[in-house]
Amino acid sequence: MEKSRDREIQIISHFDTDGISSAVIMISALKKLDSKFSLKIVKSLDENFINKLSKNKLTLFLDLASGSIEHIKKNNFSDVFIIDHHEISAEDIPENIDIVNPMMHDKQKISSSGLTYLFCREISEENKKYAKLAILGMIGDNLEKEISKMNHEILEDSEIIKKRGILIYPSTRPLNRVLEYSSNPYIPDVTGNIQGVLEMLRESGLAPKNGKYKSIIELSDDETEKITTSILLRNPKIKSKDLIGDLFLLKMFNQLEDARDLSAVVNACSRSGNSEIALKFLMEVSSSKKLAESTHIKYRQKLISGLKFVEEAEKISGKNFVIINAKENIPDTMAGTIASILSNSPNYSEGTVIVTMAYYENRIKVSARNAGKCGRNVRELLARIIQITDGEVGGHEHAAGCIISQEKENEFIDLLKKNLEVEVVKV
Ligand SMILES: [Mn+2]
Repeated sequence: MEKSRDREIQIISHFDTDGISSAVIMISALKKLDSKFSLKIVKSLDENFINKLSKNKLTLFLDLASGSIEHIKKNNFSDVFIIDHHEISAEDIPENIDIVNPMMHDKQKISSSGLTYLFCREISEENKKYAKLAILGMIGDNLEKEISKMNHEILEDSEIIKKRGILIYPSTRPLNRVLEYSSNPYIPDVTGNIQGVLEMLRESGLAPKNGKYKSIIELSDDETEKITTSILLRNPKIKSKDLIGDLFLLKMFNQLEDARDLSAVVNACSRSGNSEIALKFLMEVSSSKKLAESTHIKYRQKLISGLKFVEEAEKISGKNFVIINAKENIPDTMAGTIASILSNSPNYSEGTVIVTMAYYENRIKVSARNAGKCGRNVRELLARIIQITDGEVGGHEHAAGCIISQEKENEFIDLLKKNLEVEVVKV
């Protein structure tokens, strides 16, 4: 902070819930110090973007940049500060770069917003009121299953309510709507199917009161159990330990909200290219609330219709694999999400490789997943093919993606099929 006195700070943050929560905590703290700053929210950090940044300002990266140290090194930045929790790519870190990252010492699982919060709490006790955003970032990054020591401390600073319940969000809204839009978990004959929703609720013994169904947080233990059973019957692949867990409730715009839902709103805004709405939403700027929520609804509807399209689409399938070439029928930003949802659907047995393809500009976004998180290494599989077709690959063993040019569409599918048809013998 000494370094920041009277200097303009340029902040670059990631566009997901954790990144945007980090940004809101930081800029709120800086505003109180009367610091001059600018903020850019990005989907990813590429070399070109780093090269174009101003070099004289104090540069602060949030929730990214640990993997881009080499690119940062090449530019002569006067001062760089990184608050992040991703793997660090460089061995030696030059003097002009300061890094706050648990990967450098105890590898504690904490979100970037948690780190940003702890940093800002050091500046002023007043910043304690942003603890809820640090927890929101933690949930956005799926770190709530095992709450680390640091996160536990942050949770205590916050006024968040923790409650056991069914992990379908928003847990604060009437169940009929919530079930209709449930994509995670995906419930066959219920997701996207109002009749199916009502049937399931009836079967679970739930009736509307004054025309309104209860929300998940209002259910009795008995009702929770009945609904859980109905869901598991429809999708036996869901594990009950993944269906019941801790719900985190926090106040936003003076209303109690489900953290997972807030995170979904932020991600929907960002993925549809509106991260500035997401930012204002988490800053609780009242004009942004409606806009953020309608963006989320549109995104969810698109996702549900994308899922329906994919369910009915013609598929290329073989033993242990299915390829769905959705072409221009699903947005490229949803190809990965849809593949993930399918990988949890009861229609595919464990170890099935699911590949979705969606057009964008003159390219194709390819996403590959393993049903049940077991089976072949899909990253390796895609990497092998794009050696021939050209393209870029990313991801890991059970969830990977690549981008290829549309000219290579048929060649890619042929190669993919050939590779998938070869049995993998495990030694
Ligand atoms: Mn993060």
